[in-house]
Amino acid sequence: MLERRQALVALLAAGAAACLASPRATGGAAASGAAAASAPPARTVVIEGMAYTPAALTVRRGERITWVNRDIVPHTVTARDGSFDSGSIAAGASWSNVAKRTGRLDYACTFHPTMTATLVVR
Ligand SMILES: [Cu+2]
Repeated sequence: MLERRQALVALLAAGAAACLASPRATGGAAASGAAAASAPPARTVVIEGMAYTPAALTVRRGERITWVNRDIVPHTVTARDGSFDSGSIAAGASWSNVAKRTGRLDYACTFHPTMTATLVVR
């Protein structure tokens, strides 16, 4: 009985940790949204062929942007000014972030510094 309870507690803790570790509250939707790849959400940057597409994206403050990694290697989405950093986005995974401040934000991949792009928040 005690064993079972401990297993449950461990399971709950793991779930909570996963939620905390993942800023992509819509991650589940994005992951299962692979089927919706034909019609990606408007605010999506695709990472493919070692590049961000589109390389320049303009959004409004408060909008959520999702980066989808379609490459077979991990990438990051890291703002030059440090205002956001996805950490490693595994192949096939995605990461999203809400644009909090207006202005121009240049970002790059920390693994591949030649991968650069710009986000403009209005
Ligand atoms: Cu990269």
